[in-house]
Amino acid sequence: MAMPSLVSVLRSRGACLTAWIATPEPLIAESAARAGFDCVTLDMQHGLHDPVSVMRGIGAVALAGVPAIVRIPVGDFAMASRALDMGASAIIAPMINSAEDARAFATAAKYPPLGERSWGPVRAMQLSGVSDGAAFLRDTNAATLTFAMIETRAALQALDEILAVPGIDAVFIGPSDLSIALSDGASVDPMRADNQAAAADILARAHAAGKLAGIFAITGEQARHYRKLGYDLIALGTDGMYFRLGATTMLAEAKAE
Ligand code: 3PY
Ligand code: MG
Repeated sequence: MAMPSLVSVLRSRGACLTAWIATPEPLIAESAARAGFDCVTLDMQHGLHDPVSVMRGIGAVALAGVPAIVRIPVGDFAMASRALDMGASAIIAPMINSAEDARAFATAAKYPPLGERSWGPVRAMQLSGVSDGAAFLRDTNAATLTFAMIETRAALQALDEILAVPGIDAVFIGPSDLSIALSDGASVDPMRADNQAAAADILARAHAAGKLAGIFAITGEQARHYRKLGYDLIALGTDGMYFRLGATTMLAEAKAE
């Protein structure tokens, strides 16, 4: 089965809910894909994924019929190209703080004229069921999405320039880091009022610029709130949370009198 692209899933379903997988094991990513998430993100920044587990994880997710997203480590734009070659449908790049950062990201992730991505998408072509290189080259810049993470004061100040960079398709808010930045290190609280106001402003400016917007939610309730606000991509919790919540819920049921 050919893997659908995130672009096509967004087009058919509207907002997408992505699983967020830190454990470098393809079975975990595949289980999340089969649990009903619209897409699955493999996290190389704070998660434990490395290039080999990303390669295996993308395959497992794709073969379950779900698009895979990769969050790369800070500044590792070479990994953006590699993850796309491995079949990632979108890349989330953390800590994009300037137009220069955004251009470096787009350069690695997009073929000319938008960037300078180098040719070699053997696995991506296999997974997307495209055997004609010319067709892949023609379609892939539009079919693979770049999310620039906005999570610092510098990024907020440079937001309009970041949004104006050709080849940047979307922003993705890191609400924990943003709350740490806005409180000058005093707290990590995504739901604090100033943080939510900043997030709403980022969402509105991204949409006004014709770009998509995503955000990370720690609970289902937060994710529903963000869905109603109009975010395009909402990350819901992490694999560690899914496991803990499932286990504690089942144990409480088992021990109930
Ligand atoms: C943040 O909230 O800072 C994130 O990066 C979400 O993963
Ligand atoms: Mg962050």
